[in-house]
Amino acid sequence: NTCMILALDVTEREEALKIAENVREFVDAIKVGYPLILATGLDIIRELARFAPVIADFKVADIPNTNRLICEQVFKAGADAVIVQGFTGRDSLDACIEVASKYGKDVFVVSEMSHPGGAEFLQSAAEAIAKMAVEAGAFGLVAPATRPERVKEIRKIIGDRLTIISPGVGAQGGKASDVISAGADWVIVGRSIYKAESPKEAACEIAEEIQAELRGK
Ligand code: BMP
Repeated sequence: NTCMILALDVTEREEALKIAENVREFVDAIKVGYPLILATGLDIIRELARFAPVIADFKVADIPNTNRLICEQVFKAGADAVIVQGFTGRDSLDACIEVASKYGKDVFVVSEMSHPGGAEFLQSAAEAIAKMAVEAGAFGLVAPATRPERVKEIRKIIGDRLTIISPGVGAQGGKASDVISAGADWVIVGRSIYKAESPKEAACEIAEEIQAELRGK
């Protein structure tokens, strides 16, 4: 367990595959979203799945029926998990979890976002979203590495019932070891790895920082 997920927001197929292959030993999963999938097509999910489990970050946020239709496509395409928004409510989340369960796959729920605007509206709902995610039987939450104190708070609410994956490390100012120590299970890292001169060395450095933090615990 490397406690790290690669956010692969590049828009060229070859580049995506090359980076995934280079850093695979340092990451436990690859998160793909609109930038890569809109640019290269849904097949990229199966291609990347050769290197690591793929988390499809579509931030699904619609009515239950549409969520169901979206999740069907995501899992048919070979994703191991989907990321959905929590603010759309319990029925919308239930629809995603129902489809994921049918495929034996996982749902991560965004409780609060890592950018400054994430504190404007969404943060006030984060605790309630976290509780809902537990009750609905989600696999995990997405919580901000830019605000480790919030991850700590969310961890108190969910105990060990959900996994926390945490974006905002590096480019957005968060520090991997800080958010792991605050209670995140995995950090999600994008630009600090895929824009580095050597993605492999960058991934290795963050992995070492995390392992040092875990040893110190
Ligand atoms: P980067 O390390 O380059 O900042 O990338 C972070 C990744 O996590 C991006 O794919 C972004 O869309 C995603 N993300 C985020 O940064 N904050 C959130 O609250 C939720 C996200 O999914």
